[in-house]
Amino acid sequence: MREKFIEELFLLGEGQRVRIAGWVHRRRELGGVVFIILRDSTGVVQVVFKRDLLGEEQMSLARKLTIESSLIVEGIVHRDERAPGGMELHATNLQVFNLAEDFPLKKDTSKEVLFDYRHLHLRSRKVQALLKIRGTFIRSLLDWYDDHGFTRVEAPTFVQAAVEGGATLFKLDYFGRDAYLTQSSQFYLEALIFAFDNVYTMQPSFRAEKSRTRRHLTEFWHFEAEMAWATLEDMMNVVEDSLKQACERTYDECGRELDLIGRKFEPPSGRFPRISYDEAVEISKEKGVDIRWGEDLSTEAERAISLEFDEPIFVTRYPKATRAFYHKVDPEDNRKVLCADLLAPEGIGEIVGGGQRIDSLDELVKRIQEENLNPRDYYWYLDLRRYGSVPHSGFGLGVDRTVWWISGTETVRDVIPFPRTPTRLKP
Ligand code: NSS
Repeated sequence: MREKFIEELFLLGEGQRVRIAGWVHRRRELGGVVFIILRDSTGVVQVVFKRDLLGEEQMSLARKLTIESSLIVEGIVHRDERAPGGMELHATNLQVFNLAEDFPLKKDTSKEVLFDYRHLHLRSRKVQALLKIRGTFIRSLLDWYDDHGFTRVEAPTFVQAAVEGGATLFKLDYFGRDAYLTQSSQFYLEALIFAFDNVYTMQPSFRAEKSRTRRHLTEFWHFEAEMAWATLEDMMNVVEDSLKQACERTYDECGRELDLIGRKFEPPSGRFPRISYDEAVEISKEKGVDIRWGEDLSTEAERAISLEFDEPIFVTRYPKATRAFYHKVDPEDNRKVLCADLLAPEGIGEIVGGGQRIDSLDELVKRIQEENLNPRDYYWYLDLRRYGSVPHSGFGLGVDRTVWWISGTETVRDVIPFPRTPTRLKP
C-alpha cells in the first residue's frame, strides 16, 4: 500500500510525489495549517496539511487527527531547512484508516503503568530502539555460530527433571504427571553433540525466581552452546570471540538507536580478563563486600568485581557446592569445579554461565546421589556417559541480560518486548 518507507523520503528530490503510511506521532496546528509528525518503523517525517493542496473536506479530516491515528498520505517532497531533517512532505491526499481514541500514555505516565500498557508503549521511539538493538545483537551472535561450524538445534520446553536445581523449577500438571518448564536446554544439547560435535540453540528458559530484581525474568531468552572435545578454556575462547563480534556489529549497525537512547556503549576490544574465584573473593572483600570463601558470589560481590574492569571478565573455578551437579571437578583442586561465569562490566554482573561437564559415568552417578536426586530421572543423561563419552563443555548466555548491558537501561525488563516477572503476567 505504501511506495516508500519514511527513511527513504530523505533521499528523494524536491517536488517528487510519493505515498507513505504510518501513525501520528505528534500534531500541532498553526494559522490553519496542520503539522503532523508521522512515524513508521524507519523514522519520522513532518507532513504539512494545507487547504490549497488538500481541499476543505480533507482539511477538516486532518484537523481531527489524534495521536496514533493510522493513515496513508500522498504528498510532494519539499526541502526546507526549518523542517526536522531538512525535509517535509506537503500532503495532496489523506486517507485515515483509524482515528485513534485518546491515547492513554502521556509524558508523565509512571514506569509501572507503561509496562501495563507495554502493547502500546513499545511503539515509542525509545522502546523501538531498544528492541532494534536486541534484534541486531541476536542476529549478530547467531551469525558467529553459523559461520563457525555450529549446528542449530532445538530442545523441548516441557521436561521431567531439573538442570539447575529444584528451587527455581516451575511445576505443572502434565496429564496427571509432574512436569516442569525447562530451566536450560543444556542436557539436550549434550545429547546432540554426539551427532553434530558443536551445537547451539536459542529459546526461552524459565526460572521461578521469587525475588523481583533488576536482572531476573521468570521467562528469559537463553542462548546455549555445547561442544564435544572441548575444555573449559576452549569454551571461554568461544564465548569471548562470539560476544566480541556480536557487540561490535551491534555497535556498528545501531549507532542511531544507541544515540536515541543516549547510550555511550564501547564494544569490548581487548582480551577478557580471566580471574579465579579465589581472586574474585579477595577483590570483593577489599571492596567491603561481606563474603566468605565457599559461598557463591552475591549480586553485590559481582557488582563490586565488575566495576573494577572495563571489559567483561571471566571468573573461573568456583567451589563445588555453589554449582549444579554436572560440573567436572577441577583436577588441580578437588574442592572446585571447572566452571566459568562471565561478568559484564559497569556493575551488571553475570551474563554467561558454563563449564566443562562430568564425562565419567561413575562420577556423574555419585554426584547425582550426593545431591539427593534420583538417577532414574537422569537415565538418558547417564547414557551419554555409557556410549562414547567425550570431554565436553558448554555455556548459557542470558540474551536479555546481555542486551541490558549493551543498552544501559535501568532493568532487564526494558529490553524484552513482553517481560515476565513474579508480578507480571500481562500483557
Ligand atoms: O543458570 S545459568 O548460569 N547456567 C545454566 O543454565 C547452564 N545450564 C547453561 C549451560 O551451560 N548450557 O544460566 C545461564 C545464564 C546466566 O548467566 C544469565 O545470563 C541467564 O542465563 N539467566 C537469566 N537471565 C534472566 N533472568 C533469569 N532469571 C536468569 N537466570 C539465568
